[in-house]
Amino acid sequence: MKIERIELRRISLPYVSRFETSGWFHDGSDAIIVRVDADGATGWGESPVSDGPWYNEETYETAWLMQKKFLGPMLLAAEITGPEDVRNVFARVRANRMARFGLESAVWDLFARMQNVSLAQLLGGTRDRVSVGVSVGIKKDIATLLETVEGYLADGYKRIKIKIKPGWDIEPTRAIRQRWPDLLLQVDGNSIYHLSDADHLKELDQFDLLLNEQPLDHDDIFDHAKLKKMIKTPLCLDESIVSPDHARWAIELDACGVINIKPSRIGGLADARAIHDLAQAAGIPVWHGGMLETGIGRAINVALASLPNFSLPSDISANDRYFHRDIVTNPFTLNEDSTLSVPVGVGSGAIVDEAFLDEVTQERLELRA
Ligand code: OSB
Ligand code: MG
Repeated sequence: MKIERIELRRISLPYVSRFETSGWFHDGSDAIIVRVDADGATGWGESPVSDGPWYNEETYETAWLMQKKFLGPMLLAAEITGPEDVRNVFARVRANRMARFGLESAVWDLFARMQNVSLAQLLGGTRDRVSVGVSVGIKKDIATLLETVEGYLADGYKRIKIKIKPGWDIEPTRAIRQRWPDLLLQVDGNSIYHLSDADHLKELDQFDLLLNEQPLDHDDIFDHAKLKKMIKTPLCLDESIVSPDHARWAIELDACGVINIKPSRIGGLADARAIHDLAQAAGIPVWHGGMLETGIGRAINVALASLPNFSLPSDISANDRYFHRDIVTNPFTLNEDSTLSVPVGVGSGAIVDEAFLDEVTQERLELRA
């Protein structure tokens, strides 16, 4: 089979509130939405890129360029028998994984829709609900943070992650722990710390956290392996795990106790699933992270998170935690047990609101075979 047509759209869709990490902030989504067409069927994917190279090296401009100049033409030229072939189609391209993921995820959705199965089924998912929490950005003061967390708990979320950085780590964590002694709580420093901060990071051990996510450099595995031996809180890698080999290296070096899986960071659902499988074989739990995706990327993430080794709550909150209005007509809502239901319809299950998508599209490009 050949992909006949690819449509790229760079959107601008405001978030309900600013999301701030240790090194940058987001006021809205600048994602690239990808549509692929073949044999009368359509698939949708998303590259959850942003305005700057802060989380990884990519931006909406680099992803657009890669998709337009290299990845799109390569995909249109390829003969494809299934979504797993896309990894090989892009094998010559270094890095640029979010750009690859937008296209690869759209091809998965396309095949699921053509085969009349859900994306979760096609991926081998085993759950009908996935456990989720909320990732809370850095706030101006502790009172605001507590108020924000209280709001999410009132919404029904049973796990909270907070973003931390030097000067905003021990005290905010202590304040939340004092107020909610039994809350499932974890922290994420987004690569702002150094191994020399180990004694400081050790102070977080007193708060009974589920995990400490990616404190050290974005491409580090070596120092994380040292840090892991110095702290009690389970160490989780996010940014550093960009391929199945990176996961294997981290496991063999004993650099983490937990892995955060984001298929966009890894460049494809096929490789994300491979990491899930090899972590499972090594007894390492995984959980599904998030990149503040629109309803299109969110539905894809929920499908992947239905695989069995996703054993900690995901950063996949209901759409209204991110957007007042999303580009899908069937947003996820939170179930009473802090889960999202895995869509049972065909494909990812996302129903795209094409009129609204048109409204938020900043730039559009069509590629044909
Ligand atoms: O490190 O997990 C992260 C958002 C943007 C970039 C990086 C991260 C995040 C989040 C948000 O933590 C998770 C979500 O989508 O809710
Ligand atoms: Mg993270």
